Amino acid sequence: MRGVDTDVASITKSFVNHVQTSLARQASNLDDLGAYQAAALSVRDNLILNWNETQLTYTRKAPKRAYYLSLEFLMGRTLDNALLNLGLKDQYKDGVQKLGFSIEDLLDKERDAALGNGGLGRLAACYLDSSASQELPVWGYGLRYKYGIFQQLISPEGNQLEAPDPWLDNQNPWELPRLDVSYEVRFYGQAERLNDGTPRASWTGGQEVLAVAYDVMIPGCYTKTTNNLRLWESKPKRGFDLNSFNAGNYEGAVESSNSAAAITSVLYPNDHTTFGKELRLKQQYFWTAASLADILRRFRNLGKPITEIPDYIAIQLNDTHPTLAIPELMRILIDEEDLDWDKAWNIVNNTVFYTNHTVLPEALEKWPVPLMEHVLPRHMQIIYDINLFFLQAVEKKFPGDRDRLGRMSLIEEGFPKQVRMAHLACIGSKKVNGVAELHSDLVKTTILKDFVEFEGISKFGNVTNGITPRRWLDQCNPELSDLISKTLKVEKSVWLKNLDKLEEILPFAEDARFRKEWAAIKQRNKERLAHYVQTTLGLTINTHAMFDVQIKRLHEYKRQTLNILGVIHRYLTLKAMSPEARKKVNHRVVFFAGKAAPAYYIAKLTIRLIVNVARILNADPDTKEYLTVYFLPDYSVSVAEVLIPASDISQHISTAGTEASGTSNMKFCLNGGLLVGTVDGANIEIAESVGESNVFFFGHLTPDVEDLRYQHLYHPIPIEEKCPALANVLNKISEGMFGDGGVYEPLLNTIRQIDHYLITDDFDSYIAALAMVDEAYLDKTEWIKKSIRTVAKMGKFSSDRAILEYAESYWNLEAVSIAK
Ligand code: 26Q
Repeated sequence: MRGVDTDVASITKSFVNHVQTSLARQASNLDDLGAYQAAALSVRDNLILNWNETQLTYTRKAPKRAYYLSLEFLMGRTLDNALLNLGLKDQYKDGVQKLGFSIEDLLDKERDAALGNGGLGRLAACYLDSSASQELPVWGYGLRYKYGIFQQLISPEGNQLEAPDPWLDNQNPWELPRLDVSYEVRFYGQAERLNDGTPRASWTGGQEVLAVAYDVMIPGCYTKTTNNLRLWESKPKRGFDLNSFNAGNYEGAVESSNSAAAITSVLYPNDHTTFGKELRLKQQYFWTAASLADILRRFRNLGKPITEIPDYIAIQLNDTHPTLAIPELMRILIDEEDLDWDKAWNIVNNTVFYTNHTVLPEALEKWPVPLMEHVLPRHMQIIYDINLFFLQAVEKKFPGDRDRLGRMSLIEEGFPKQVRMAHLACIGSKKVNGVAELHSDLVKTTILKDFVEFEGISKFGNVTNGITPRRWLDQCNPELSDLISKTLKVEKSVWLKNLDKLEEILPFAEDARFRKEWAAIKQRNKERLAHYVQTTLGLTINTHAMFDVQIKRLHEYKRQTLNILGVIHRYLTLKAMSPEARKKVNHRVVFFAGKAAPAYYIAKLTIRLIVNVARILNADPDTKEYLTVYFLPDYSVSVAEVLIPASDISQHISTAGTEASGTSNMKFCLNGGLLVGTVDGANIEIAESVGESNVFFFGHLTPDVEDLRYQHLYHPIPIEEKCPALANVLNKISEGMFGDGGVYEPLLNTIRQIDHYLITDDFDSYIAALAMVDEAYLDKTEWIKKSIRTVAKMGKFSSDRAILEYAESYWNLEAVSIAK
């Protein structure tokens, strides 16, 4: 196959061609948006050829493939990433410049693809990048939401408002509609067992919806391998037959929320909470059913016996959201392929893998049995059968242990009964893993403890998360990436795919010239962020201050409150100082960004407090030189790409044992920012890698958390006694220092009363850790050395390492190289 010519002359020609033919516009009268589209279409031509060749090779070689099922893919922008991965950035820069455009302006016209809430969705995107870069035959499967995560607006009072994200309004050049690839997916109806001596049943009636495929090309870094992300869109089935409705379901089926198109209309904006919404359940089934049908169609084309499915297919469940893949595969094998139960269960058990991303009880997915029976009657039968066989086996191993049976059952007793999806995912999978060492240990010793005792420890593992260094270093911090390449005298195509090579910059920490360049790059990244804030918010930032950043979803367990209360404490301390004494204090700029789930009242109140603290502090002539606060609205992947390279320190301060891993902690450290954190999630492994002297740890440890919570409930100590500094801060808020104090009472009361997330226990050590940061920052030379040493030791946190662990230790997958 002939490739696309990639010299500058050919690029400008292709660009102009796309302007005239694909866009039907004049090159002489083109705005930046049109130019972005033309550039994107021209780059896409390269991707399509590589994609075709990759898929052809997979078909011809028939390797084992892995499928990553995720309800979220937080991709961000594509053009810059595609240019860098293809090695065409310089040529396109020249090409568009010759036509009178700046590449930076064009890149800025692209809208983020924001089909995710946060960490879990961005992890899926990093894993796709790494799979392609490591030439692994991996496809992603997800949903093509018409509206991604909501746009966040902040009202003048500081309230979060949500607006829809119509990201598809300007045509999306990165997707290929596959109107010929579609499947029918059934909901509701009746399931009747055949009772013919087989476990088979027939499932008929109800609503049938069409799933249509849209393909997104995923280019690897400096390789031809271009994998696929297949996103499903729901459509009504044509020739819709009202008679097929079960009379009892008629009303339910014609409600607007149940209409076919509604299924993929919007991403649910909640993370870490589950509530049994029927439409969410329909999303989950629609997506798993379409994906499995597609995966099995591809398998059937191989002409292999059905029992060989595990030799050709590995299915990775990104959290419990796709757990219905387990009963759905059983349904297909039993009802359609006529397999007996044990054979079918054996296939499922050797094909499916489950990654857990949380141990917070409120985040563990459960679905009411009556809802499941209504929407998916056949699957509910299968789940009951799985449960029956499973509990019989448990009873055999632990005779008479009824408590254990109750704890392990797939069905939680109550009104209504609920299906425990993590239990189903666990027993249906070949392996189960957590996402950082501490978290994987907690999975094994808390939520799945009984399952470890029953199935043996070897089923349970850990794959510490990773991040792609292409986006999170080369793309977002090109100057640092260039400096590293120049210093190591190693091509980016080598070290960006073998991140352990970073260690070779370690000796340069002692090189004053190198340090100077390093510091100058950090400074320019701070100016770039200041410029972003100036143009978007009209605010001027002091770029000579220390930049302190906390950016993540708003959640009580992530403790943005601890941070803002710490800021107020610093402010009160500054106010109490003489002007002379103040002059010795580090200037600090504190940045916050992040979205709150629309119904999460306390999280929204935290945003309101941050915005109002910022309003008061940034206007106070006594202190504004020393301490300012910014809440940047509408946090996104693209905003992260500007914030992360600019940080001196970042905060990852969850209550110990609550943050499964965290991945932004890795992004900051890879960009030479230091970390203030609790002994939680991947913070621990980062500290192990970069050395404890390069991170600022504080707070109680995981084993203490339960005891402290018990103490809060049964032996509470008045806050004035336990933590006077904090009590003073809370009082100032109540007294109205940041506007109507009464507004914040519900938030303050979470701390004064139950304090489930241990703010009162960790406040003093948090303040002490920040004092250590101030102290360390005074010695600029040593600070830069810490920054360099940190980056040098971050190799482990490449998502290439993580995805290769999945490929080798879980999926048994081999790389496939695509002929040049
Ligand atoms: C479930 C049911 C119904 C509605 C929504 C949900 C739902 C949606 C998203 C539940 C959870 C999520 C997202 C979870 C998440 O992002 N977890 C994070 O995953 C990261 C990648 O492993 C970790 O680094 C973070 O520690 C973890 O919080």
